[in-house]
Amino acid sequence: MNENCKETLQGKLTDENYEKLIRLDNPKLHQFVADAIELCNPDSVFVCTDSADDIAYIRKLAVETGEEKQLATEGHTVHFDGYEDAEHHDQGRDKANTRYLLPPGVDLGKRLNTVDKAEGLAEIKGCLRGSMTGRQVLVRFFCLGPTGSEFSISGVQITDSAYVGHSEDLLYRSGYEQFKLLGSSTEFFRVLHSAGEVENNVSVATDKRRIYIDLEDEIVYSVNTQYGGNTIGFKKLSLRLAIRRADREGWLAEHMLIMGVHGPGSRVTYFAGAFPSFCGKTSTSMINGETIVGDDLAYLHRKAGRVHAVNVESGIFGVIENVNADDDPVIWNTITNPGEIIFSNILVTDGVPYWMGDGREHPERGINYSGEWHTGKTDKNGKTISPAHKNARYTVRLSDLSNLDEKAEDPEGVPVGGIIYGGRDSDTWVPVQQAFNWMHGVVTIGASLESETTAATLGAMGVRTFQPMSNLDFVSLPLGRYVQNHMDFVTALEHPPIIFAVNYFQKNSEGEYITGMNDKNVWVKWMELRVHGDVDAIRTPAGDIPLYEDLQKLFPAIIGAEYTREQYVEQFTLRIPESVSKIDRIEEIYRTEVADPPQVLFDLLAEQRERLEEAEKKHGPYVSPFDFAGGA
Ligand code: SPV
Ligand code: MN
Repeated sequence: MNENCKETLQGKLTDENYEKLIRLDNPKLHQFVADAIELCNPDSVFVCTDSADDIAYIRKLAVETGEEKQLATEGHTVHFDGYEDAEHHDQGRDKANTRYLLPPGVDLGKRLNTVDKAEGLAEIKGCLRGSMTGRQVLVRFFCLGPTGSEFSISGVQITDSAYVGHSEDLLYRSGYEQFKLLGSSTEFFRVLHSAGEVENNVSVATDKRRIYIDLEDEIVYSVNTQYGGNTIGFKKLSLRLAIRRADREGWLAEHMLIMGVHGPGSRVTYFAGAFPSFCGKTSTSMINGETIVGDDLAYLHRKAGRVHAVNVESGIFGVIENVNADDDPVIWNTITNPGEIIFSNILVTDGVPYWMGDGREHPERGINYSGEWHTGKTDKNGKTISPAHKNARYTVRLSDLSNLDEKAEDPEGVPVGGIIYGGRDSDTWVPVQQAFNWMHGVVTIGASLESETTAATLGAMGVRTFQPMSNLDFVSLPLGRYVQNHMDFVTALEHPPIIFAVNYFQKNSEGEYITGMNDKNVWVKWMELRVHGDVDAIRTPAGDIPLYEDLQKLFPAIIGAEYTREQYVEQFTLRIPESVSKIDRIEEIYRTEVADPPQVLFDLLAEQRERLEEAEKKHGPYVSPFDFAGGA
């Protein structure tokens, strides 16, 4: 270590913390901490090892600083992000201010948000300068993926928020010991976060909220924000770094759940599933009777002729709206019983957390993201303030759930039998369909995914947006290349996963949802059977769909509900005009906004359009599944 670095560290670290840091014999790490101290000027530095005492210290600190408040049930705390009716709205990912630092001569294409590297670094360092004055800063080490796995990546986060440090403890595997194994390797992710100026423990300089990502140096900077999606470095911030690594090394880093679907006998088939935020990803991973490996981030590698996946995380930062005893019994049970849980942006009355769609009667008063709240309270624009925020969340360890899959920590990952893509699509896709083959799935399902915007990000809701692989917000490569990587991924694999599309948000012409909350329990069972070729399907121009006879059996067996021919026809009618318009939109985006899109993408979309137009000539614009007789 050079003398300057040593002096800086010794100036702010107690002997004990200094010892903990230098036990990791890694000059790049030492320099990162020293640079952060020089820039942000914290009063002191706490280095967190994997020891129970260190981890407990951060958990306690989050309450002492006031960033979290204790609730009535043991282990439960609440955290609030910036209030909506104040200027400091900080209740979602800030896409507009999340940018890649672009070195000279690099072009990431129009769909990615970038800023010139020198300019961006100067700006964000300006925001971070002195931002930790008077505070203690935390240094935490994590292992992204199971420990001892060749899939996993090490990361270090520096943050002045104990809430962020505590959340990460629930969400990631502790990685101090793993870091020791790195020796002096430079291969790890670095994240530097400061909440910036705070009042009542919320970030107030949100006009200067910036999240800048340096892809070359694998560093993320985040400032003037507390919302988890902007600050918890190993969630989406590192996903962007991982996508670059995956590109270099020939694997995939995805916005995907991983789950075990339990088939006939004791068969378990693993699925990875990509859904944009707020579109049913967590609730799919938590389907009653199945087992969860992860709900948000997956690293996918090729291994022995198959695709294998690991969960990057070991906890859930989940949307709490509509979590209730009937629809989500497992999660309900965990978050309403004693245990280490952080609630965010919910309503608290007498120490009890409430949220929208929890199935309980709500009190008229309490504390929520707007401060003291009462029924009918309005914001400065006269808009009624809901009891809890739409993007209110819970943070919990997976090991505290009763449905954790037994392979969740397997260093080899789980073999993936199927990949599911789903978006919030009111008018085009059927509830479930299977791609003809990998390329057809990558192009017409994954790369063509669209979804209506939600409360997970700041800005208007309900706007249909292009969301390839549900990963657009995090793609850090030119999009054409990212899609090409998917195409190439399974070449030469003996057992490539089967690609499926689902749609939980289909509506009729009156704007009413036409599938039930629990129908997804049936769709996953159908997909499981299809992976093994146990049921037939009907071939339509867009994909292979279930036979009525199979669903008629599965619905009562899985969710105890009857499934009528009328429901089947309504849900599985192929909507040709909508399907063709979708192809038009997708082609236009790839043609005009994506550099070097793979030609095969246009070819496969054109073939699909042709098939749809043929079918329209024969059967008209809306085609009952029964008209596609013959089976697939
Ligand atoms: C999402 O919005 O996709 C989430 C939460 O999973 S976060 O990434 O933390 O914003
Ligand atoms: Mn997510």
